[in-house]
Amino acid sequence: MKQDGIFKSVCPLDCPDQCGLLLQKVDGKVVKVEGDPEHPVTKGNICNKVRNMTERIYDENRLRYPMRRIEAKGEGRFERISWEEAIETITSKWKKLIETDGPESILPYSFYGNMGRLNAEGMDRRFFNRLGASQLDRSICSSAGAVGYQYTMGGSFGTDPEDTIHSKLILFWGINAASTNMHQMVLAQKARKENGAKIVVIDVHKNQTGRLADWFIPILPGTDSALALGIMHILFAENMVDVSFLQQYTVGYEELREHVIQYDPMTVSEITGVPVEDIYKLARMYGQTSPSFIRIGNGPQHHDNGGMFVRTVSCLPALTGQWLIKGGGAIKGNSGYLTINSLKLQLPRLLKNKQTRTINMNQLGEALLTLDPPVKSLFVYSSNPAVVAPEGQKVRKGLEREDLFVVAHDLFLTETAKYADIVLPATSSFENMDIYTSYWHHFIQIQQPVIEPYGESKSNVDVFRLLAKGMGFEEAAFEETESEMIKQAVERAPSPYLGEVDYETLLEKQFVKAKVTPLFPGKLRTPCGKIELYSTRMKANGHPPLPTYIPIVHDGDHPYHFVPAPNHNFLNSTFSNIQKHIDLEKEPRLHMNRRDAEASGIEDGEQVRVWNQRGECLLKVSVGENVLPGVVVTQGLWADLEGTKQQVNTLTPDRIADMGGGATFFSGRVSVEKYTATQK
Ligand SMILES: Nc1nc2c(c(=O)[nH]1)N[C@H]1C(S)=C(S)[C@@H](COP(=O)(O)OP(=O)(O)OC[C@H]3O[C@@H](n4cnc5c(=O)[nH]c(N)nc54)[C@H](O)[C@@H]3O)O[C@H]1N2
Ligand SMILES: Nc1nc2c(c(=O)[nH]1)N[C@H]1C(S)=C(S)[C@@H](COP(=O)(O)OP(=O)(O)OC[C@H]3O[C@@H](n4cnc5c(=O)[nH]c(N)nc54)[C@H](O)[C@@H]3O)O[C@H]1N2
Ligand code: SF4
Ligand SMILES: [Mo]
Repeated sequence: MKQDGIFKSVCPLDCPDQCGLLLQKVDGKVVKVEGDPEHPVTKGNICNKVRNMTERIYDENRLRYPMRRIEAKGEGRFERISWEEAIETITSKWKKLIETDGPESILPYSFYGNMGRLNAEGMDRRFFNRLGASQLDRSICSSAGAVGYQYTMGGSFGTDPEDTIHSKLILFWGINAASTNMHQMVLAQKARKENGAKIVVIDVHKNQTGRLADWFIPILPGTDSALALGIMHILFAENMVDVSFLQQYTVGYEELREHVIQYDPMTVSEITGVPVEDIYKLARMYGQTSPSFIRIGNGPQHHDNGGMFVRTVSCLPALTGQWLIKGGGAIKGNSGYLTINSLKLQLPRLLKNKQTRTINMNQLGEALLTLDPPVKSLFVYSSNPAVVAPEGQKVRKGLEREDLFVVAHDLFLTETAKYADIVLPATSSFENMDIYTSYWHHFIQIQQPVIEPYGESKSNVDVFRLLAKGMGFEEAAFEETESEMIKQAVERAPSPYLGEVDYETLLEKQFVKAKVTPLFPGKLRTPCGKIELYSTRMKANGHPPLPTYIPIVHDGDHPYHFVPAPNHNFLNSTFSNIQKHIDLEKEPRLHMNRRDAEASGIEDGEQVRVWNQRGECLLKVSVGENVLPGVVVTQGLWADLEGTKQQVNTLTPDRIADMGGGATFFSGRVSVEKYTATQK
């Protein structure tokens, strides 16, 4: 490994952009992180979070060695131990548990703190499959929408974002792209400048993205399907549909035309809070502009009816035949184009008991507190459930259980790791070899180690290799090197678009674009091979077969709908413990409409208590017109900072969405009252 120089790298964070990076290394340390100008999509621009990445990877609180807990769970007092002792403690505990309670008493809990395929879902999957541990349904992020989109379009296949510079109308629907998909915003601004494109944003909060829009449309939370159906109503009524496209490439358009008669603009306006004239204006704009592109965000699918929303909105481009036009169409996610060989990478065949139970990660608290037979050991890696999972108080109560043996593998002593019996230090992605597949653009990228492991930290791949050895697993799969694993993953990949990608090419080129062909003319992976406006499969699965507005669940009689979304300077809870990023973000605010504030005697900048049947938070209020009356919005998953009480997930429901086992973070209700320090 060279001591100094500039090295190509990839952003490992769970962000659609998956930027190409350049790391400047001096005396063995990364001193600067910049965008790689040669990356064809991200072109040298990166976000502020990652420009300040060195603050995180060299933060004084980064874990350097394994530790054992010495005081009560949650207090965060630990002592140093060796890796040998750590692995021995874990594996001997697990061997005993397997004998007394069976392997399903052990539960892995992970998400995408690092998107690298090998580290996020490679060696770990092999290990837990072989162990026979309970399976985790990783449904916290976008699974409801992914299933909804699949019903309509057959899989995660959408527009090539690079083509969206040709779009003339760009609809950001429930996505805070300026913060969460900045290069889509760059492309949209380019289309606006060079092409006269209009940018329309539909959101419950006029945030960074709404402020950049040509037209911002505020909507009531969880009502977007109704708006999409209202648009369909007008498209059909005013003959703005592309009948030849509908006949050739879709099923069910005649049923849909009849079905949407009920969603007249007046009814839709009452549901959504969008004025009747705006519904007409939006539908006509959509019906008359080509190419038009919809970037479907994660926000509206974090509701009880989130799957149905995505299923519904993804019918729109078909109605106007946009899939045949360069720059037209939609993106919910594009991971389908880059599907690697997970059978080879994850070896599901190692799981002998095909009846092994699956636990939904959105109900971790409930699972830890009530499951029978109980979870007796939890291994958390690449995730911070004490902050990011809903029903946060239940999660922490579950983690506190004295008879629960918890291991946490992370770069930091996170809120979750404070409950662990054993803490293991993780490398940053810059210390590992891995491959990265974007869920937005069409590039696959490689990361080679740029710096030495920090202290005694180890990658996920290394930790699961060690655990396999400690458990006495003899399969050769646990001895494979990273390069062997990459070969397994990309060679004979199920995606036909990855045909020419191999390990050597990745090493040579750093990023390789999948050879994606247009979706149409062509056959989709839906049961009938076409866009399913009517879905027999949905009917069989107990859903209405046609796009339908289903109101969200009644969440209690609190006056405000509560939307706790991500913020600009953190990535979920990552960076929320780094002073630089905290300084950039300042503090979380609760956005409230002026009318509501006046009615409750609350003034801008005052502290309020936000509460419901699940928990409470103390936040400073921002009064204005950024949200509709009856809605409050806050941003960011904040760390447990001293003297604060701002864990928004103590307030969020752990109900499961209509599809994909998805989360319902944004379907909760709260009360808000002025807070004075003397209050209990
Ligand atoms: N800076 C930053 N970037 C990130 C992340 C981060 O935490 N910070 N997280 C990453 C991850 S894991 C993900 S999944 C993506 C998520 O990024 P996005 O796809 O942008 O999703 P969210 O930010 O969850 O929500 C998007 C918007 O939906 C709005 N919203 C909520 N409910 C509704 C509704 O009912 N209707 C409508 N129309 N809008 C609604 C919210 O106000 C928010 O502005 O971002 C990734 N990128
Ligand atoms: N209220 C509310 N809650 C939400 C959301 C919301 O919008 N609102 N968004 C939800 C969404 S979309 C998502 S995706 C989830 C995300 O939830 P998480 O996946 O838990 O995301 P992070 O909070 O970023 O935590 C990732 C952790 O992984 C660690 N890590 C990073 N790299 C590695 C590695 O290589 N190895 C190991 N072992 N650890 C590593 C990081 O240090 C960090 O502590 O949160 C969800 N929670
Ligand atoms: S977080 Fe997203 S925008 Fe920022 S560098 Fe990483 S991939 Fe790029
Ligand atoms: Mo996510």
